[in-house]
Amino acid sequence: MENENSIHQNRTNKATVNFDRRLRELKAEHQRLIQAKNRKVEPGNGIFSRYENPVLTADHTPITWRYDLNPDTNPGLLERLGVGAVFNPGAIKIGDKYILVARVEGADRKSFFAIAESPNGIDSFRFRDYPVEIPELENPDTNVYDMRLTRHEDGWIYGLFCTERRDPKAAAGDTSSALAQAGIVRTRDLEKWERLPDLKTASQQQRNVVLHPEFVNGEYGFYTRPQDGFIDTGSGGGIGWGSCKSIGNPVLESEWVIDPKKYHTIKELKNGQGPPPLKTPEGWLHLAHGVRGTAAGLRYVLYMFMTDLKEPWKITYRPGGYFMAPEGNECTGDVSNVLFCSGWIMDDDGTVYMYYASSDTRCHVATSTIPVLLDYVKNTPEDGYRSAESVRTRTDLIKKNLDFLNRSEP
Ligand code: M1P
Repeated sequence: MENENSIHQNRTNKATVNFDRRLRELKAEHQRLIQAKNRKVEPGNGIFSRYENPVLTADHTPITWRYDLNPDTNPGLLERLGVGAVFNPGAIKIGDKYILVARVEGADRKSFFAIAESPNGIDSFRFRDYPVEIPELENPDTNVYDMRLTRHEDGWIYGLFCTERRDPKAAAGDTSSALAQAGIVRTRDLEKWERLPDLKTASQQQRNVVLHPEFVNGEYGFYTRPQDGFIDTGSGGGIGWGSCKSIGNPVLESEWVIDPKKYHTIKELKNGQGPPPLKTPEGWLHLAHGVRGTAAGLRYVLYMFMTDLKEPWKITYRPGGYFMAPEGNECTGDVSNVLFCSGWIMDDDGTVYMYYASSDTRCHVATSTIPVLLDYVKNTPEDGYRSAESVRTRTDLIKKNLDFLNRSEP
């Protein structure tokens, strides 16, 4: 008996030592990740700079979210509630803090929102202790994701997100059909969130709905993405615009497409507004994503355009092609070949921090400035929609370059 007791004691001691060691390692690795410095990847393309490390990944989530840290109930220190991905964040600067409201996806495939803050916008993002609790409506959301944050001139910070529920018309055996709509919350401090009714439009489904930061003719303006199906947009699929008088009763009586999907472009299949547009002296600067089908599946890239300051549904500049496409490690993940951006921050000095996600897995930052982005948007040739036009545009450039070089050479 005495022998059995001492064997048990030995085992318990060994387990405790292992538990303690594992916990120390987990904590150290987490700290290392959060404290890692981020560096620009030089020389870049002159339009924006990428950075070496992602700013948020699943491993950035606190270990208190994933592990039961009590050795009595989790002696092997198993990761009980895994997190698979952190992506598609909304972004806002409050005081001197760069804040992301990220989409965190658990191993159970449910997404939720969580806030991470950084003192400099490019590294040291740290999650707050608890995820955000979004109040539910009478018809509860099955899944919520992709929050766009808008600091509105009415004084509130709004979060518009996709709320997904099972399609009530789905046949009994159909466990995939879903309906996507735009959920709306608002807050003053990113702590208390008030849920408003979901946006109502004539479209069966909506995703990528974004609130415009200013009143337009006294109304709340929305960028929308009407779609017939959950993935396939059918007759919808472009970026739409609509407005309503009351945010407490958000019903768009009319909605029209301002930036349609188009054959043989980077937005052949569908597109969607990214973050709320940035106000510049020359117009509203927009970042959006365009999607096309390939043999390897859908490919999501980012593109830009500009709209009129007074009539934000009127496109004034339309640079052709993509602004940013998946590169290197960005190309693979949960849903490969995807770049998606739903949050950016413009600093007072004109620096722009673009928080994009790659392959529905991790968040990155790219930086640029307002003057450079305006130059890009205004001076990049439009898509000519035919190979011959693309050759003409490129030939013009080559000719000008060769003439210039010949003139400047002695
Ligand atoms: O998987 C890529 C993206 O797919 C959807 O975006 P969209 O409606 O434009 O096709 C969203 O689910 C988005 O979260 C995701 O990143």
